[in-house]
Amino acid sequence: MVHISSKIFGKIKQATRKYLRQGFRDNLRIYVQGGPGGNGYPKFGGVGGKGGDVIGIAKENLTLEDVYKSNRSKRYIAKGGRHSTHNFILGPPGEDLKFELPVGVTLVTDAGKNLGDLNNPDDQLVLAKGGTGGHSKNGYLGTKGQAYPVTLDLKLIADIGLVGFPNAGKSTILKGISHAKPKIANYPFTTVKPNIGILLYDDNRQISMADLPGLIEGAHANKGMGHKFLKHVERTKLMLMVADINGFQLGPQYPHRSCLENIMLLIKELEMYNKDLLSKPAMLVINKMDTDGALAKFNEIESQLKNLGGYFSNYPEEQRPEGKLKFYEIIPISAKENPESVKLLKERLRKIIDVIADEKEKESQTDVLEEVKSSLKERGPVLI
Ligand SMILES: Nc1nc2c(ncn2[C@@H]2O[C@H](COP(=O)(O)OP(=O)(O)O)[C@@H](O)[C@H]2O)c(=O)[nH]1
Ligand SMILES: [Mg+2]
Repeated sequence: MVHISSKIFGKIKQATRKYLRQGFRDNLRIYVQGGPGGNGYPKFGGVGGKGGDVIGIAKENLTLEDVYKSNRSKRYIAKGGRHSTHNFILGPPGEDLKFELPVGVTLVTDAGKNLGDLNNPDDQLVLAKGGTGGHSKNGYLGTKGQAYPVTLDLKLIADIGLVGFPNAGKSTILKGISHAKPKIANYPFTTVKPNIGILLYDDNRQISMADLPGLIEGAHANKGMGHKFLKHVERTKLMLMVADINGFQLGPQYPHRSCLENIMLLIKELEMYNKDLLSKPAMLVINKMDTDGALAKFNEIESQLKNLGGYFSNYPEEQRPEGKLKFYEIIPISAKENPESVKLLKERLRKIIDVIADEKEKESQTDVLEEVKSSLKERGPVLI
């Protein structure tokens, strides 16, 4: 069932921190350690094997949550090189540790060193080099591999991503709400060129908003721009869902969908692609409130949203999302006819983005504390 809690123009409820704990992950801190080099063999001038490297490989349609789930210890340690022996004068090298990371991550060590980006599928990056083997010039002692914590950050396309079926008014909203076009537009990891605007506030705060076109019914199954679109929704802090109060019809051969059906279908599309998307912060905008009978329709939708259980019981299963998406707020606007409503939307967005930032801040503080504690417990105070 979809849980939609909101008051129109009401106060933003303090966000629960649950979504940050369990939900969508846009960064992950891991520990990497290259293997140590093997020792040399002084008697025969034998050289120890090189330690294995830790190597990240970019893969499409992978999330940081997948990475976390595949190795909950978050430790990536490559094998050491073998010592030189009288049988193996050249010690065999340690095996590299290779693992997959999402396209669009950037990797930075705690010391602030940027290890690089993974922008395209199959890109590879050495995160920690293995140590060199022992030989005559280093006293036949293999050296340790590089070792440090690394933060994986999913590069953002924008703070806010506009999500909606065609014709809902996304482009009109973006145009009406944003003041400037940033010069960035260089997102090597995207194949869709997002249209981005900057929301400028009186205190010079800037928030970026992207119109990611191409979401249609069936997108999760790669209809339309499908995955290309949906994977970019991941790279925003807030989903701004836009629905036309009059509903939507893709074409004459498609059924007409009411506004509420639209909302459900949008949620369903997100869920079918990746259910973690439902734990992203979201807000709902009902657009075209200037059109005939819009207010009556809006009131009806409002009561239906309050009584979703009843509405869902006669709702076809294939259109019914299983998960819950919590909207911070539902805002009726007219992007085209009512600049005041757009201005209000802009203010509400600012508030929400600030709330999200606060939550992240608190979360990252506890995260670090917990990690330090567990690292001390696990491996003694040496590594971090
Ligand atoms: N009546 C009315 N029309 C609107 C409003 N916002 C957008 N439109 C119209 O709806 C159509 C689709 O808008 P657009 O921004 O291109 O939608 P997008 O496909 O979601 O980007 C255009 O003809 C807009 O002029 C609105 O608030 N009221
Ligand atoms: Mg558009």
